[in-house]
Amino acid sequence: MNMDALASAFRMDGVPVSCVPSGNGHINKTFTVTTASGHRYILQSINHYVFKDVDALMNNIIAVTAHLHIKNPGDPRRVLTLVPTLDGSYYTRTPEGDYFRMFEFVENSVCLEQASDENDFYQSAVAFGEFQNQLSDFPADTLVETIPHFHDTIDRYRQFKEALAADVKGRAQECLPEIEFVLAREEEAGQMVRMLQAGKLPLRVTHNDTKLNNVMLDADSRTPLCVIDLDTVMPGLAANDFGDSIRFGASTAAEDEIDLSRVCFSLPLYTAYTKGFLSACGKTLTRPEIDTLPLGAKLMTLECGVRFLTDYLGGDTYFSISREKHNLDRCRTQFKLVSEMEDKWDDMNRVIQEVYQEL
Ligand code: GN1
Ligand code: MG
Repeated sequence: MNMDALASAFRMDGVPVSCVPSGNGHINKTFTVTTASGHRYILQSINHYVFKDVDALMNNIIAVTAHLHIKNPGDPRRVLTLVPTLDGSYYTRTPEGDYFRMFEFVENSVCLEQASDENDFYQSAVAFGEFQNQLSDFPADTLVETIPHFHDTIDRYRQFKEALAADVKGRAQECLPEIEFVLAREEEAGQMVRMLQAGKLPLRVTHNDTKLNNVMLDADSRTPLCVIDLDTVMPGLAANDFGDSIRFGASTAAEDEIDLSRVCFSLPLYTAYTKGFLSACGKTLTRPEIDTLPLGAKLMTLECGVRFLTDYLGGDTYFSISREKHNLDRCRTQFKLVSEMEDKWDDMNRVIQEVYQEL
């Protein structure tokens, strides 16, 4: 979007003078816009191949941020704030058919790709735990499922098998160990979905993409400001939100690290996250939800690896890539983490029970 188009689309404080790419998401494109008065904004194009109903998606975000703003009076940085368009809507569509929306920039904040210490990770857990807690009285049935079957591991396996059977790029041969890894875990992959179907786990309003880089911390105090990337806020399982954070943040390396010897599952980071998360929402979770937190970690990591592998087999059409085999590299880190979690399974369960008993 050029400056003129921007200026005539959103209700900004002053004329925009620059718009530069920022952020590291795999799905949407993000930019920082600065106006002549120095006011900063986040501009984002919404990937409408992934999010098919942009209207419904934006309505979810409007409703959820309104709810959170009521619960967080005072510092406006505590909740994402949408910037309206000149005609009073919350997104705009360019003549080329691209969708854009704008948020207030969260000033004096940091967004981490990796936890620099246990405290940063603990604080991100508090942020996601509070998010869970503050939305516990939000009417979940008013939210639209922005991506149906998003964390439906059974359906993820179905998609994987479809991509494997089609093998459109002839890549299956080079990932036989990974394929075997996936197939060997099919039965347990569906465990939580079946518990949900049997009514043993409750549906909650969840974030569904609880990566460390989806939390903003205050740059000075390193305490939580707000949770971002609200596109997948929809009904889901609390253990999946816990688990996706562990998948990304309790790893000692980046999600796309090539040297697998550097990718380890860190029990200290896992413990720090558990303490932060349960301090914020442990009392509102049911016993089966608490007991399935380690399973959430393992299954979210397995699912993400399966998704990366599916996309690799399908020709990299979903996740943005910046090098050849990027999705295969990502898949391999996830499976390394799953294996390590399997080795440390008893410890993972023990930590949950110990932290829970101390609440
Ligand atoms: C995607 O766009 P980003 O990077 O925040 C993906 C998540 C994955 C994640 C893996 C809508 O999130 O589900 O866990 O990549 N988001 C969507 O890094 O598919
Ligand atoms: Mg994100």
